Amino acid sequence: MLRKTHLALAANLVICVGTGVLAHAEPARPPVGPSAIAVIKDTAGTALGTLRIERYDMTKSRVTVNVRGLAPGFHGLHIHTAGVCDPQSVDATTGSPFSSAGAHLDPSAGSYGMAAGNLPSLLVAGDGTGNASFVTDRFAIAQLADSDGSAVVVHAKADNFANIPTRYTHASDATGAMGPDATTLKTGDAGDRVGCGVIRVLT
Ligand SMILES: [Cu+2]
Repeated sequence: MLRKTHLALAANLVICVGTGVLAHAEPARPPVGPSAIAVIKDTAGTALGTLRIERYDMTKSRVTVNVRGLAPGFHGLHIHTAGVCDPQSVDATTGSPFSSAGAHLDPSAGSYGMAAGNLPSLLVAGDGTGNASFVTDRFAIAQLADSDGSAVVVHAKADNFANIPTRYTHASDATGAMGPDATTLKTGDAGDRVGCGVIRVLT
């Protein structure tokens, strides 16, 4: 009897998996409300790919990124506060282009790792293509269309999200500060901005 029960449970599990019942379900209704798009370009003006943002449900947005022609590996991916992608605009401190896109979107002015504009790092495959899709509730699409707009930026290096474990903590510096330095806290050490796209919100 016990074996029969186990067999029945196993059969049900197979059926559930086979029909996708156990898989996470997407919202039943199609996305409604504003969406947003951007064409991501390098400093030469060559299109690297696109960003799309759509309403996922009442509180979340789905972000989809498709690029090609980038160096393989992880790349920091962020939404920055200004919708200006000028490759001639160079950051005086870091020498990075696209300084015109401003800082990371961070309406709540929280810690770096929690900034709304910090997106999961983009993994670029050996053939230079990167494709990512994820859901975030850290900003509303309408927030991207403020007076100075917003931009998506792809960085040269991986993003550490200012996550420096305490075992790497350095001695206090001249200001008495310990832990991640100002550059890490500001940038996540993601390096130069190699791609930028002005985000256009569609209503
Ligand atoms: Cu960035």
